[in-house]
Amino acid sequence: GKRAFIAGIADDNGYGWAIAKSLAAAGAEILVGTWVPALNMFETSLRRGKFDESRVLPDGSLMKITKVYALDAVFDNPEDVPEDIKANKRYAGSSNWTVQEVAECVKQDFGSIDILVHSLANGPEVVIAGGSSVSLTYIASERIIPGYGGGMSSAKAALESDTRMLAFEAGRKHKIRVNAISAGPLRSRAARAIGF
Ligand code: ZID
Repeated sequence: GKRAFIAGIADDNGYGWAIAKSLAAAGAEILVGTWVPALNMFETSLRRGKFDESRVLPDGSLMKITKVYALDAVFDNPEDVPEDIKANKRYAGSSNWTVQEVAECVKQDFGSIDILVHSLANGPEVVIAGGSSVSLTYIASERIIPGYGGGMSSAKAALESDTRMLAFEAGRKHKIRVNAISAGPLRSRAARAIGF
């Protein structure tokens, strides 16, 4: 089976969770990257069975998450992390949560992954070598969508531009597919936060 790392799951409402379920239903092993300050809450809810109802797969079994990694995709490596974040007690309880460290930990734990899903709202492009990569974008990158301001439309434009460049570069050099899907509307936390 394939092994997938989905970056950007902290509850069972977003795209990341739904994508994880589809991949699990197709037989993939699921690894998750969860924003550091949300990690405790997510793991506790998982453990207490709060997500059990939405973990049900088409065959009736429950989606299994092999491992949850703490992740803050804002920071590429430990040198990037400012002191106030290091000292923050929501971060101090976890370790190895920068992009590079998570990639190294996944490599140590599992060797490689086949599928990388970027389902972050607010995070820059995350790149781990091997297989294929999908991120979620939105048409506001090229058309005016009222309310999708504050840097979000430009972030999506940058994401799509990076996707094209990476698809070209990584495709040629490493045979890695890099794609972005323009998502439809979903009432996730991120979407509610901007009034969609
Ligand atoms: P979500 O809140 O469920 O997931 C985002 C996750 O990112 C959360 O778990 C955060 O904790 C995590 N996160 C944020 N910052 C960091 C960080 N620094 N490090 C690690 N984790 C972090 O929201 P979602 O499922 O909506 O978002 C997933 C992706 O889908 C994002 O890239 C969205 O931009 C994209 N997307 C979502 C929608 C939507 O409707 N939910 C649309 C398009 C793209 C959209 O807005 N018509 C109107 C609107 C839309 C589509 C059509």
